[in-house]
Amino acid sequence: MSGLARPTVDALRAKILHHLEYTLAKDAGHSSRYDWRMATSFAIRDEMLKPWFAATRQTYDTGAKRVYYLSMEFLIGRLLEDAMINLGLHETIAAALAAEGQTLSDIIEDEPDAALGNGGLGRLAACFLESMATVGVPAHGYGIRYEHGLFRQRFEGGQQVETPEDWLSQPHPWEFARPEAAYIVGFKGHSELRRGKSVWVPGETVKASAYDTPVVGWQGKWASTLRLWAGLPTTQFDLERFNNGDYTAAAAPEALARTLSRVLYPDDTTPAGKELRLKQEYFMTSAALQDILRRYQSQFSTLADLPKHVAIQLNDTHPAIAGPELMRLLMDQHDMGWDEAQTVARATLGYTNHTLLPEALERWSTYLMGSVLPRHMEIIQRIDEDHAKAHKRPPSVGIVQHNEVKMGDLAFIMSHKVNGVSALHSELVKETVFHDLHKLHPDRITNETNGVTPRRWMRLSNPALSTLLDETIGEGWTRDLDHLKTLEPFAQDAAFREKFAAAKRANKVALAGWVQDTMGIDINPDAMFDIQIKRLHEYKRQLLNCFETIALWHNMRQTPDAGWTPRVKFFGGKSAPGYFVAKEIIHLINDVARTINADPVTGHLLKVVYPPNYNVSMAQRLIPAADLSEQISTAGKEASGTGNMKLTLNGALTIGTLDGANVEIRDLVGADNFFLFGLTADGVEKRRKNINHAREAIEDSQNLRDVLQMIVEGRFSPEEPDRYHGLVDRAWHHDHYLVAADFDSYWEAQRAADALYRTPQDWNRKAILNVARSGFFSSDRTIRGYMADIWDVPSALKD
Ligand code: NBG
Repeated sequence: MSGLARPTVDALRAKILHHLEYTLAKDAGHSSRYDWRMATSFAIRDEMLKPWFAATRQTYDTGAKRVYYLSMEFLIGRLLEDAMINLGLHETIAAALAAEGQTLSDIIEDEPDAALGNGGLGRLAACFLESMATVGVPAHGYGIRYEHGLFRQRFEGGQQVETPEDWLSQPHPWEFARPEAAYIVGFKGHSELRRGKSVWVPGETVKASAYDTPVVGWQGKWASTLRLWAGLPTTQFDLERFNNGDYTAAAAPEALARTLSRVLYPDDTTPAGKELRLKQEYFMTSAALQDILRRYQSQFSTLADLPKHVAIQLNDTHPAIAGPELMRLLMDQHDMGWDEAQTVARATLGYTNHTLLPEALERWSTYLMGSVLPRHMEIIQRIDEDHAKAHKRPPSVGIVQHNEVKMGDLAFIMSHKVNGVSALHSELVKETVFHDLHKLHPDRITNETNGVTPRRWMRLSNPALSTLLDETIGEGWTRDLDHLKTLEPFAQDAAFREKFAAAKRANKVALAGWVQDTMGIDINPDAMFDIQIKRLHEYKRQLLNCFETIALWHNMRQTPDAGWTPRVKFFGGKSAPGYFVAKEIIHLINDVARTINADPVTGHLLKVVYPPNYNVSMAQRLIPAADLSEQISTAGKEASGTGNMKLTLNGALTIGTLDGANVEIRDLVGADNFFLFGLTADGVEKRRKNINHAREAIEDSQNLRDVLQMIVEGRFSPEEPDRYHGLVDRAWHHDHYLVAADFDSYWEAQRAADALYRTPQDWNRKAILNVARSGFFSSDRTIRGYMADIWDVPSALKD
């Protein structure tokens, strides 16, 4: 496939007007911003079809091996600008719209942010789809078309309040309904023997119906497909009941089926919501596997050859039921024998682990699994018995234990490769969760360090820096991020440093304007912008940052003329609705912000900004304006992090622990260009053995004692002085994430950052080196790793 012929301004303008008139039935003179956005999206979508069709055709014609990425989350965000940029149409569209008196940026802002994910795991899946489309992998992403994505966050009196997200309340212009691609998915019932064969007789059924969204890669050379499933009833509408006036009963089957694709499970760490969540996971996985087998059989005849032509990747354990489900389909519907089905399934499946947190490792009670998926429960038990027979297992190994099905062990045993998402995490996976399984299968665990797409996370979100890079080293970096290496000598060039600083400053001015407009807070663009954006979780330690903010304020008040570096502390992130402690931390940060922002003594030195409803679009706004990137999790807890990579790429310096991909970031950018602090993963384990670790650390730190004292006195909550007594008590006695133990070291690293910031040429030199040395963190590199180590798939593109 070759690149695209790009349409002219006039041609695109005519396309937009055509869609306005014939697709939306609107007159240009009476069209709203929404109408213009829809018409523009349809015009761009038309341009996506050429590469999409061509990629599909080439894949069929060559019989190329296909990759299927199964994920409960795809945090895709807005699509219009992304598509325009990848198709090279940004300027053309801007001009076409200007000719109609429309402003492109307003139209871009009108698009809802599709939040079909919680955080890093879902955003990674979205970056992967784009990278597969850029690198040239014949790929489908499979997920659920949630009617309500991740909840919207508001603050009321500083507390998080959740409201439903409704991205589908308007038509979604990027998707194509595919009612012809529909599959029946069963639940419950029982399994019975018929002529020596097990047959599942489900007690409930729903229909999974497909919606496809094309994803084009850089310069439109290839495209992948995101196929999302919606739940529909399998029974026809009950007219008799309706006519008898029983409207609720008549609508019941539809309501039940739609429940499956109604809401994204709003938590990325704890398994709850139990039955519905298990049903959602099975719904997506079963529909995807039926679709994969149907497509395979339309092209190839021997199912035994499946792994030669198909690679299926499981994004965490959420789709881990794929092992038994693929075996069930092969055996019960396609007459394959047990051993062969198991061999074929294992050779086809790969599993990515994204967390070591014990509360996030999925387990289902055998009772629930047996009642929702009785046939699968049988299969799981036999897989487990086979594994026990084939290997001398220690007693701790086993998929089914203590009346629970351990989905991680199931995914491990049913996959030919298991990968972690950063070098450190993959080693910890071997040493901890899969310690025993790793001993039995020493070649199975591998590492694929995460990455991010430079198209969205640089070219789209940071045009100022992108243009400067184009002018300085050419635009090759967009496709080959390693090309950033050629920027390195410019770190020594004073004239370049000036331009680099000017680009950063322009981004900060833009962010300051937005903060003023949306929150009414006045911030100084020459202050250091210090940014922590991610889900709210104790292990990510927003609390540590909050404590340091209080200590800094306290010190500034005591000696306002001591030459402090002015700072703006940004926080962004949502807490799971039922996560009490995280919500308390949000409340505290907002109370602290309210107090500090009202202080006339420190007003020119310190501000705290926590914009509500952090999402992909907000990340695109904040990241290009960051000076300092907060990556301060308790070592050993953050599997990788990907925000850390985005911030580095955009020229922020990191203050961080040796956790997740921070380790690799620091190795690559150089220890001198990174503010390291805190205990190592080993150190954390050792320190925890001392049950008095928190008390001792607090007693040794005047700063931290002052902070806790101020909070306890109600300094930030005068209307309710004891509001945070529980939180302070936990800091003294139940500090599981070692906030106290790391506090002083964090404080020191922050002061080193302050000092460096006061010497702009040094700061900028280091920031430039961070950009120049972050080419490794492209998701294109990650995808190439999966292709070589796990999928055995070559690129379909020639160059
Ligand atoms: C998250 C990790 C992050 C990691 C992303 C993507 C889950 C279960 N895990 O550290 O916490 O960057 O996955 O791999 O959401």
